[in-house]
Amino acid sequence: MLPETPSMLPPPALHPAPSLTPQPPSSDEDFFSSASVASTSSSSEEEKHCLTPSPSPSSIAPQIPISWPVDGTLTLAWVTDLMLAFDWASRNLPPADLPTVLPVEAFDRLVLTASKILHKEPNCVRIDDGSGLGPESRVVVVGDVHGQLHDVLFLLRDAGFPGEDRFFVFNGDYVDRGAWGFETFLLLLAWKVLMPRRVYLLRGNHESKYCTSVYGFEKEVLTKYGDRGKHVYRKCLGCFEGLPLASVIAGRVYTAHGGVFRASVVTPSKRAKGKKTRRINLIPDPSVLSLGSFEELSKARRSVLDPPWEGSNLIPGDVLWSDPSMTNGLSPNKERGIGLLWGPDMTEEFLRKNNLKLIIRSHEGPDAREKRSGLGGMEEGYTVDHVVESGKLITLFSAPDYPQFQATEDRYRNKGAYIVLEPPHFDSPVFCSFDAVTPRPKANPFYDFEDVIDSDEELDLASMVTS
Ligand SMILES: [Mn+2]
Repeated sequence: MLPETPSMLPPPALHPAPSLTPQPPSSDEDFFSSASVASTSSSSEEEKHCLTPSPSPSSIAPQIPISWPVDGTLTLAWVTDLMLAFDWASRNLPPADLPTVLPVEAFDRLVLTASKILHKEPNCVRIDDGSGLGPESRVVVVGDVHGQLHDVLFLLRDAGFPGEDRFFVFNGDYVDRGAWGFETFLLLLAWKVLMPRRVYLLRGNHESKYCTSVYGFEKEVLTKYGDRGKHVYRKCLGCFEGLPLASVIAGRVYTAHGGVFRASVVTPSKRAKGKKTRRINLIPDPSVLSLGSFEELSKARRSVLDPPWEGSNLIPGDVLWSDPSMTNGLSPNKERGIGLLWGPDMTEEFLRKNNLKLIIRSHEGPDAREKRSGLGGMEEGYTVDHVVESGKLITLFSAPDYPQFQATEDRYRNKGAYIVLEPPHFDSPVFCSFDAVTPRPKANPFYDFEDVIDSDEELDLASMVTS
């Protein structure tokens, strides 16, 4: 456990944090050196060796506090300084000292600037030649990261930073469970502001009021920002509720945190001619559940603090909470209490109708997969769940050694993974598995992990407020 009073260490301006540039393997100062890239097995031609880390920008000792640029324009140096400062702080400062690294004023500017960009994006962002995708491009897709700052820093270095030819699509669940959800989310917002047409941040089910109140992010922010904590938490929730829900890459790959979604259930009645009544099916009959269209997805009202599980606006909850099943059909996701379960036949129908080749979703870690019969474990950070005529369904999970806090010595020790999509068609995934960065800095959890460890994220509907 973390001591109440940390050992006094000089600030990073005087004592440079570990460098982001590659170090010799013998250097135990290098916080990336302990993370190794797994050489993947050759069971499939899609599994290849991971990319070798590309050269990173020169390391600049982070100056704290971080201040918003005078001209309001972020630079690559500003973003890398932010990453270095967060990493340094996670190792040398108690959580409550984070405002000495990122003051509320700089936080406000960053979250406001990012929110303005993110909230203007459509529900389903399209990454295609219109957005700069070309023959030299790569698209990196990332699954759940859950506040595991050091693993995210490794992933960004390993895949190579976002750039003109390197797109990133993050599939949500930036916060909760891990101890550095705030830093993780803020550094991704910084990348979004720096490269809005190269970095895409989709919403996960944990980017919600309900999940963050149960799984640690709310308490994390209140701990780190003290009497300004409520303000900071509210601003984060405001950013979360406007995040886009899904992406389509190169017209062929659909990505979303949970998965597919149902057709809208609002049915205006035309029987009663002359009457102005509208019949709204509040509780749809499961036997008439059918897959929704992209047009319906585009019209869904996504600005909700918690996606509703009843009523007429069910598409956001489906996209964020659904899980695949090995049983054909579409049914309510009773385990979660929200969203759908969909079978291989629905994957086929969704791909075929929309002329897609691949669904990449996230949302299930090793703990969730332990309880799902017929579906693979998450030891390598990904599973291929459905292989159908038109293509495949993949689950991608990018938090290695998850969850950070576990009640037993017996950890999952799962790898995390990211996917690289390559031209010309961007529809043959290259899987890159990686181990956790060790040792993880010591930290205290911000939630009662012994109590919720077996709850598998199911919604406690009674404690939720419909919004
Ligand atoms: Mn999730």
